[in-house]
Amino acid sequence: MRNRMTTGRIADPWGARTPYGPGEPWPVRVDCHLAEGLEPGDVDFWVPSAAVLHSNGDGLEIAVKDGRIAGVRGRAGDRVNHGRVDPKDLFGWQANNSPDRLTRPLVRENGRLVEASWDTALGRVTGRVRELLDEQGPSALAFYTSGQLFLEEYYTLGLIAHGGLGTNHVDGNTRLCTATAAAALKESFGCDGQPGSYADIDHADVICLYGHNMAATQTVTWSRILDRLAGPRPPAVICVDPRTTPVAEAATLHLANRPGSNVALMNGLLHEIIENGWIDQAYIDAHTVGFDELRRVVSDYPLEKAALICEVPEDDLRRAAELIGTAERLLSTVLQGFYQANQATAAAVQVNNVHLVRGMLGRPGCGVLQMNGQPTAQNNRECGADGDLPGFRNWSNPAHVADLARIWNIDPLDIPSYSPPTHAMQIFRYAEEASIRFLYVIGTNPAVSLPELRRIREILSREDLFLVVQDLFPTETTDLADVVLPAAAWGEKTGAFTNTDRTVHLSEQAVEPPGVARSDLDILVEFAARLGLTDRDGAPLVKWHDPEGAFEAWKECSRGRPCDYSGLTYERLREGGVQWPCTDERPDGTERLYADGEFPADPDYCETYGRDLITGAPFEATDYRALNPEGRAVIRAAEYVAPHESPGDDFPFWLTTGRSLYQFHTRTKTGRTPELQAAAPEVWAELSAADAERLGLAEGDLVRVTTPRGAVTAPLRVTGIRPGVVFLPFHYGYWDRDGDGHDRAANELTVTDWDPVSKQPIFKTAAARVEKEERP
Ligand SMILES: Nc1nc2c(c(=O)[nH]1)N[C@H]1C(S)=C(S)[C@@H](COP(=O)(O)OP(=O)(O)OC[C@H]3O[C@@H](n4cnc5c(=O)[nH]c(N)nc54)[C@H](O)[C@@H]3O)O[C@H]1N2
Ligand SMILES: Nc1nc2c(c(=O)[nH]1)N[C@H]1C(S)=C(S)[C@@H](COP(=O)(O)OP(=O)(O)OC[C@H]3O[C@@H](n4cnc5c(=O)[nH]c(N)nc54)[C@H](O)[C@@H]3O)O[C@H]1N2
Ligand SMILES: [Mo]
Repeated sequence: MRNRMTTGRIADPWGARTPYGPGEPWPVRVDCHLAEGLEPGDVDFWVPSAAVLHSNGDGLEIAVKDGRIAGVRGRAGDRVNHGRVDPKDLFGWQANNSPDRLTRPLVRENGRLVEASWDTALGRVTGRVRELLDEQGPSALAFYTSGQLFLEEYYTLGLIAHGGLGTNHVDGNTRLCTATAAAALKESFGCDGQPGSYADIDHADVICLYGHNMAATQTVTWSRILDRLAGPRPPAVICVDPRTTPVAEAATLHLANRPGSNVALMNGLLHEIIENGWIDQAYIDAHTVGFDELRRVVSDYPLEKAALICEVPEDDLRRAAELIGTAERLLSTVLQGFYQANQATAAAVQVNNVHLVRGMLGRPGCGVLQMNGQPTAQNNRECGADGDLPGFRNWSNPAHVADLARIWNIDPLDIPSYSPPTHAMQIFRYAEEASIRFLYVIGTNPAVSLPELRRIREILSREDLFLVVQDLFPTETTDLADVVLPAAAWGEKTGAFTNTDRTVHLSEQAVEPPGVARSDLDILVEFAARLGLTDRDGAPLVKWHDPEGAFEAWKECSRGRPCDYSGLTYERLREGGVQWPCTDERPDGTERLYADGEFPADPDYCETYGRDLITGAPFEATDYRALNPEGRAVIRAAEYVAPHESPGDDFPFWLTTGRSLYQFHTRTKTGRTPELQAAAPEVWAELSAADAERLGLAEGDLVRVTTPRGAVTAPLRVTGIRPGVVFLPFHYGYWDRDGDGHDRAANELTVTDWDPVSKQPIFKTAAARVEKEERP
């Protein structure tokens, strides 16, 4: 079963086709991979969990043999994957058993990190927190977290940081990842929350992927699309991406637009859709506000003009508009090619607008998936360790803050809501200016993943910044820490998490963590206890000690909010994934939101009063009430604005960055997995054949890619990428490379700039030069 099925999955990541037709159930195919020599019958026991190397939420079971993780297999009955497992998850569990896991706390002594007890390490951390609270107050303290912890951990951290310490400086790497998904959903529907369902793939007749290389980044969901394409009456697929990705290759229509031109493209499509009357006027009238403004703005984007800005053939745009405009069941997915590019939120909102003007929401096949990337990014947004308030409450609404204070049994004034929460890029700016002097980093590796790494290294190395890093492995970031705390990994701890289509899974502990490593939840609970954080009655602020206790507390916090978990229990989740909202009235969860055209956008209920899409300036409650008194969906329009940094004489190329199918981010897990590391061992640079020829370059030549911030040296791949664009994967930092040169990580090159609305950094556009480099 094992090797027969899985050895081919590096070469064929999507596995064998199981074709199906519209409206039919997606056939089951169970994938499994076990340690060398082990047969399924040899496994001691299987532990239910789900995948954590993307946001798909594929249900799987962890095989345990002699107290160690020894493989995984898909859960046939899981609503998300019907048994399939992504190659990263098939093989990636091996990283848990890696010999260089962090197993003991480390503290910095005379410039070196040395092993210490938990008591010493946590004593230093809380000691510094107390000193800074005395000297400066909570504004000295910041937390930078992840999209890879469990729900229970985020909720606990959100409570500690906002409710206990009273700092506003709390954000996650979700800012780099899905801040725009959240922002776009809030702008259009009044609140975060994914309208659609993965099952929309089973019904759609047109599927659009906007800046989303799903074939590489959500391989199981892509298999579902491939199976539709192989079956009767397949959907038309439209791919919007400057690279010829496997999605582009499979697509009916590929729009290889110029990087950073997404808003012009969307405005052109909307113009054509409205012009041809491919709209549902009754839906617009009954359920939305703002349509006239959209019509006015996009009237300035006839296809000819949009084609000119995007540098795509006008006829291709016309064909795309017709496919989208005449679709009966339209599914759209959006990801980093929109979220990390120029005008991120404005572009993502236009995708929502397509669905609103066509009345295509809440029915089978009619979904928007403003995708997540990390496995638990959704939970950070829900639980409030990322600049959102728990339960999608509205920072600017005093009644929401008071409600949260009631649940936490603290004074509303103890929750800092005097200004918007500090976004990650601003947290690093404050650390650079030394007003933030304590930074607690959990489950992220900013020394590789943030833009402009030379600057980030300088900030993280500052003498006046006390840096705590909690991770599984030594990383480029732990190298710079004052205290390193060893965490238990997936499989070594229990917790729930929620995928892109709102499916909640429970992942249970299968084995013990290595050495004295502890779960993030345990560490946070002790952190709070050592600080003596209390509620208004003097009782401990954090009232739970284990994951299930935290989950039960979170259920109460979510009750009555759009992300309502009150009907869920660990017991129920053991049976399989359930989509929120899940309440007593809806015990089986909710497959699609907004089926009735009702939105969580009422001024008293919504998560935000919205922002100006061009400047990012927040609207006041009174503005919002005037615009949208009845709480309908909001159609927001935006003009196209060119990226701040564009190619010119010295830097004639567009630099864009992204992912390999085989590696996950900074490779702390996949780089320690033999099959995956071997499949994508080194950085590379992609150029079109035309550009390679012009520069006298051939496949495999070393090239030097330079931007105003640094240079990266990489072997060349000549691909179908559009001319004028150079692509680098961002996975390759320095932890597994000898020497101290900084010329491999894509983020040496990227720019310190962000979307004005979501504050998501721009990783997809910069101006670069490409030159031949002599081999040493
Ligand atoms: N294998 C693998 N899978 C992953 C991850 C991983 O690291 N490895 N990470 C997970 C996470 S956290 C995330 S966020 C997702 C990300 O998943 P994706 O967003 O699918 O991945 P990216 O490669 O970052 O970017 C997608 C595409 O955007 C295109 N693009 C670049 N600039 C533009 C532009 O201006 N306009 C348009 N329309 N497209 C553009 C790029 O060419 C690229 O193919 O993947 C998740 N899944
Ligand atoms: N140039 C460029 N840069 C990018 C992007 C891009 O497309 N281009 N994409 C951005 C995006 S979308 C993302 S999501 C970020 C990702 O950037 P990072 O978050 O920095 O990437 P990871 O390598 O996933 O880092 C997660 C860290 O958490 C650790 N970890 C994993 N599980 C746990 C746990 O349970 N507990 C603890 N304490 N630690 C854990 C891992 O070992 C790892 O060190 O990168 C961003 N940066
Ligand atoms: Mo991400």
